[in-house]
Amino acid sequence: MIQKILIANRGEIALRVIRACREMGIKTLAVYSEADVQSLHVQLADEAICIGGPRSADSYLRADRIISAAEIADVDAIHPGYGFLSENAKFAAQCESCNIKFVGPKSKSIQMMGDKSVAKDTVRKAGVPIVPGSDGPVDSEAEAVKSARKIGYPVIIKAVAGGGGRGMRIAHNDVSFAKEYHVARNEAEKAFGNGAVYIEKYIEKPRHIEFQILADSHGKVLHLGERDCSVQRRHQKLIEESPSPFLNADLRKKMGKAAVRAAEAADYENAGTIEFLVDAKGNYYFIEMNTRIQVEHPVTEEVTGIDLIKQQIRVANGEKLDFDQGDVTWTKHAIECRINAEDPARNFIPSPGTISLYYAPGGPGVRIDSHAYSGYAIPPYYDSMIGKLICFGATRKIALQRSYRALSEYLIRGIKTTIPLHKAIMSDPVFIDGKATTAYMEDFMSRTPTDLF
Ligand code: MV4
Repeated sequence: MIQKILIANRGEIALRVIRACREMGIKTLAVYSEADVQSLHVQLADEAICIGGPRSADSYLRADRIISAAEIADVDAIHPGYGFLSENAKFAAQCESCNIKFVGPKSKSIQMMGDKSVAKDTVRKAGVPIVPGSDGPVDSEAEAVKSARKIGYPVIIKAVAGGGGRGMRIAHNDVSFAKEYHVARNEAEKAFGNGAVYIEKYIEKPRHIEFQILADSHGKVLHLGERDCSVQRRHQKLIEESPSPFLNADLRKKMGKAAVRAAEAADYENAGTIEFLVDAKGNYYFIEMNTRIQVEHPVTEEVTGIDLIKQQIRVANGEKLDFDQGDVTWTKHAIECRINAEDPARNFIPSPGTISLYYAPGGPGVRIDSHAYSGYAIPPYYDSMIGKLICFGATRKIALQRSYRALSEYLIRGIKTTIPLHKAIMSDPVFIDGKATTAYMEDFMSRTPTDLF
């Protein structure tokens, strides 16, 4: 039985895991960097151990120090949250070999889905639609050009070790392809230490729709419906919602079944996400699997009433999921706005500093997952997300109205945030109509005066 968990993360997700543990009667150990002494996760955990300097590479990415802390404090399990070591197969394997439960999938599944080319091949064999593309990595320019011509321009070049949009290049003809192919390889080598790339048909203005998966160690794999994450900027999601305003019941059912098949093909266990691109005609294509809990998981929690973090811990403990696919219902609509310490009027430049005043909204249908408080100094070393506002209700319209109302109540002084931007989006006819694709943010910013923010 899991009695004590180390949370190998910081910020709001560390709080989220601590809260789940508290309710389950599980003790918590926080780890923190020298920059996070004043962070709430350190205050709220039962115990806390400092694991190094401010930079992630000196603390939250130090697998050796985290495992040492786990052994010193005698924890049974490590929850990695998202980012940092959450999709590091080697770290998951180290936990496994140290007899510490990794609250996540088996290291083998992380490894398999971490290679985006292997992932595609694996799910394709299970009958899941994938974007037409090269048959695995393309290792020479000659082979790559041949493949690009066969697929037909425009094509997109992606790093095998990439994901989340990092290291992708688009080409419209042979000439630009030759150049972008080498740029992509060099970038991939530098960023991931692996220069391998593959090619896909470029889908223009797709929607990004992902399915939440939950699987236990006894072979039961369920999906908890979708999240539409089309509102993104430079591959950073800004708004996520469920259900997707684009899907009908028929498409949802088909995609949900495909998502379950994809997870089964990865021999998956714990919480994960199957990402699809969906074109204007409703064709859907698997692009990658995220083998972690995601930032936007509360959207699914509010719509289904299922606590994903508690389920992750139960599954890691070897327990069976005590419900079936037919028991999962979607009775509400939820919208999440990411509150970032950034200035939308100045190209989203990070705005670290001290929050002089913090007042969070409340009332019906409002959930805030945040580690911010009045007087908190946001360190410059980590990502700029300081909170998530999740608003929900019986209909999309109510969720939208509630989001606008809650954003209007939210007070954060001393730094710039994305709150005014979200207010503008919640009152934008294109978003209100449910018409946002992945091209939305660029269009919205080009037609919106920045003095609104
Ligand atoms: C694509 C694509 C168009 N065609 N693949 C970006 C994130 C990564 N997971 C995959 N991404 C894309 N892959 C093909 N074949 C367009 C994107 C893409 C995108 C996808 C989801 C959300 C926002 C996006 C913004 C730009 C490009």
